[in-house]
Amino acid sequence: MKQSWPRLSADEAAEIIQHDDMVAFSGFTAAGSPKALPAAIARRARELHQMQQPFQIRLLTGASISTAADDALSEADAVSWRAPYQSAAGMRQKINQGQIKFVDLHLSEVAQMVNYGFFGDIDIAVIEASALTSDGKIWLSSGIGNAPTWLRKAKKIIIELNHYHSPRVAELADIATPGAPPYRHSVAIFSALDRIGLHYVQVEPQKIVAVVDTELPDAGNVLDGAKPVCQQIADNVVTFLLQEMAQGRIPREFLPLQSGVGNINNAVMARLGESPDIPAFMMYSEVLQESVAHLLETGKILGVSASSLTVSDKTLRNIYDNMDFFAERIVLRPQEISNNPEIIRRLGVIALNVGLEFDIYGHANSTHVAGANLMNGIGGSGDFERNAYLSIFMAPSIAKEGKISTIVPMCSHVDHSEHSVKVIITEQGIADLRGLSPIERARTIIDNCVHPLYRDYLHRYLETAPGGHLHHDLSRVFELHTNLLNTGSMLG
Ligand code: 0RQ
Repeated sequence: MKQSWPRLSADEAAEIIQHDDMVAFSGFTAAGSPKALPAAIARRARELHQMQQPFQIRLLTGASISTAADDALSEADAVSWRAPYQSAAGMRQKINQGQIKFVDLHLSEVAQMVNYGFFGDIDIAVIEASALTSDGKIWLSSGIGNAPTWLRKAKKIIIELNHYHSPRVAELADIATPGAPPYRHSVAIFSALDRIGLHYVQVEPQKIVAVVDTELPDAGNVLDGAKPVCQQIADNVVTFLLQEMAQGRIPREFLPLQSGVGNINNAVMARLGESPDIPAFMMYSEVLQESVAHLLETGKILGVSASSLTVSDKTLRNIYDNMDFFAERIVLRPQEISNNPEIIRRLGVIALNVGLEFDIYGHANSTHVAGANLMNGIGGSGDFERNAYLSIFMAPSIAKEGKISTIVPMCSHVDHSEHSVKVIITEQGIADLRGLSPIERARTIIDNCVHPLYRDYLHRYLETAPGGHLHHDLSRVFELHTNLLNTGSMLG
C-alpha cells in the first residue's frame, strides 16, 4: 500500500502530542536526535501553560540529547518524567529540585525494559531519519540509540527527515534486535565490525502520522582535551596498557577498547593514537568521538562499533565526504547491541570510563555529587565496567581547585562496586586493584592515586578506623563530605 504522509511544520507536528504522552526520541547524544520537535514541544507547553492548561510529556531517549533540546524542554516545564540519561544544566537543575522525575538506567537495558512493558506504552516516537520510503522503510542518521525499538513499539511516529545528513550515513547502520525471553538467541558478533542486521528499520507505514523536513546539524559539545591533568591521566593509561602487554595480559594484537565521552577520554584516545608501542586496535564502544575519527584515518584504529557519531560538524562532513573509506570501518548499532554485556565479555573489551568519586576500597560514584545531586547519569559506564576484560576508571585526584578530593573513605553514592572496578588511574598514578584484599586496595589507592593534599588524612583514617575485613569509622566516614557542605572545602 502506497502512503503519502502529511508534511507538517514542527509546530503542527507538536500538536499531535498530548499531555502526559510517553514520547521517545531517536539518537544517542546529540547525534541522530530530533532537532526541530524539542523546541516545538517546548513552545506548545508554554502556550498551553499560558492558557492554564496542563501539558507535560514523559520523555525517553537513547542517551543524552543536545543540551539546547533538553534545556528548552526543561525551561518550558514541558517534561514531568525523564529517562535514561541527560547532561544539560537546566534539566539537571530541575531534576535536583525535584521538579522532574528522573530514572537513571543502564543504557543497554532501556530497549528491553520497554519491550518487556516495564514503562507502559510509548505514545509517540519522534525519529530523525536520513531517508524513508512509502512502504515504511526508515533509514536512521548519525545516532541509532533505541530508535528501532521506539519505531516498533510506538503507537504513532513523527519523522524528522533531516536533509543535512548524507543518505550514505545509512550504510553505517546495522540494525538488529535481540528477541525477548524465553526465545532470545545469542547475538552473533565475534569481532567488532561483524554485521548481523539491516541498514534500515521496517515499520507499519500507517503508524507514521507526520513528516517534518529539517536541515540541521547535530550540534555536539566542544571538547578541551588539552588540559594538563587530562594529558597526565592519558599518559598513565598508556603506561598501564603497555605494562599489561609486556606482562602478556593483553595479547599482541590488542583488545577492543571502549571509551566514554568527555575531555579525559578524548585525551586518552589521542595519546593511544600517538604511542608507537600500542598496536593498531579495534573499538567496541558506545560513541565514536572526535579523536577516534582521526585515528581511523591514520590507521591506528582499524574499525569502530558504536551507537553514534558524536563528533564535530567538520568531522561528520569529513566522514560523509569519504564514505567509501569510513563505511568499511564503522558500524553503528542499536545501543542494546553496542552496549550488550554478552558481546562485551566475549570480545574482551577494555573499558575506559571517568568517575566523579572513588572510595579507598574501589567503589565508584559516576552520578551523584556529595551523594545527593545528579550530574548526568550512569549512562553506558555500568554496561561496560561490569563486563569488561579490564575495567579502568579515571579521574583527576582533586576537583574545584583542591576543595574536593575525588578519593574519599566511603563513596557518597555507589554506581560501580569494588567487585567490578579493576584499576583506578588519576594524574598522580595507577592503582591496580586486581587480586588485592580491601586493606591492600586502600593502601594502593591512597599511595598511588590520591592527591598529596589528602594523602595523610586518608592514611590516618585507614589506620585509625576500627576494622574487620574493611576498616571503617562510621562516625566520621563522611567527615570530608560534611566539611565540604559546611565550609565549601573537604579539608574544612
Ligand atoms: O565541574 O566543570 O564545574 O569544574 O564535575 O568533571 O573532570 O570535567 O569530567 O566532564 O568527564 O565528567 C563522571 C560526570 C565526569 C562523566 C562524569 C566536577 C568537576 C567538573 C565534570 P566543573 P570533569 P567529565 C559513556 C560513559 C557517567 C556516564 C558515563 C559522566 C564536573 O564522565 O557523566 O560514564 N559519567 N558514560 O569539577 C563534585 C566530585 C567531583 C566533581 C568532578 N567528586 N565532587 N564535583 N567534579 N569530581 C558515555 C555515555 O554514556 C553517553
